[in-house]
Amino acid sequence: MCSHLGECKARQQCFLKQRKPGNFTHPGVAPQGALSAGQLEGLLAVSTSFPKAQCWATAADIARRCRLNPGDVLVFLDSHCEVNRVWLEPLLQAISKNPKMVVCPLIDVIDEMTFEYKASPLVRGIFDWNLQFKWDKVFSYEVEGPDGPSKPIRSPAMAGGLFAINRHYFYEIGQYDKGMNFWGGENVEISLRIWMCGGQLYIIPCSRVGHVVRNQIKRDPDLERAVIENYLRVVHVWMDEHKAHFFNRRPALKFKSYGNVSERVKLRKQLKCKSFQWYLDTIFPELEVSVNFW
Ligand SMILES: [Mn+2]
Repeated sequence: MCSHLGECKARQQCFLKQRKPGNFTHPGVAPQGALSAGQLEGLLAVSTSFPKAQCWATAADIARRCRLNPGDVLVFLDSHCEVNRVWLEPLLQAISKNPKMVVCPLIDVIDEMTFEYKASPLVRGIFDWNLQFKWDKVFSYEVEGPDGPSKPIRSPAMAGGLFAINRHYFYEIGQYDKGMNFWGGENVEISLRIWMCGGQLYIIPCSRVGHVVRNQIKRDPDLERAVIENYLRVVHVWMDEHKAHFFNRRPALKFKSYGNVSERVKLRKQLKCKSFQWYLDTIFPELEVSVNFW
């Protein structure tokens, strides 16, 4: 924990220095993540599958190994992440097999005070009728079979901020809704769009990325206003008649403005996306069942 900015910066510098290639304290053991400080190509440096050889590869090298061209895949990571070993390969492998597959690493927890790294259990991403994202248990059939708990987990929604997607596919399905601001709701929007418009969304348990979780987020009225508008854009573009379930819980939002969504409605038509009812029937039936409880 650091009490002021100078101390934070010093601690961060120290943290990065320890993890720089060439500065390994234990020979033969690669650190969990690394920043290369300009020694390696691009911003991204990752440990390869051969930690004993202390071999470091650029993201471009790994892309080639996974039969992808450098630049074919976009990886979004929040700024407060630390990648674990061999985190990128499983994501790229899934996308190289199916370019319409959008994949998330399993997000481990980094304590905001101590930076301690804690492994997360297998989870999938869901949301409730208030569009609040949450983690949910994985069904037993998801972890059965010869692949066991290494099998990709079908996820109704993503947490946002940590995922990999084929770049061409990202543009094809309409990137992000440019009418949204700050953060909140954009993760549900892109999740619905992926599933309803012919894509797939999976969590890849073999890929682990640590993420600093802030326990207390300072209240910000601008952010709160933006989140509500973002939610309304999701509801009005994607939820069809089921938007009633949202407004039953938030009646005050029924007549609130949410900007112009005509471009997004047009996009949904162009992509010939399926209905929200299809999404409920096929991808996330637990939401409809919960209609009177959440
Ligand atoms: Mn974050």
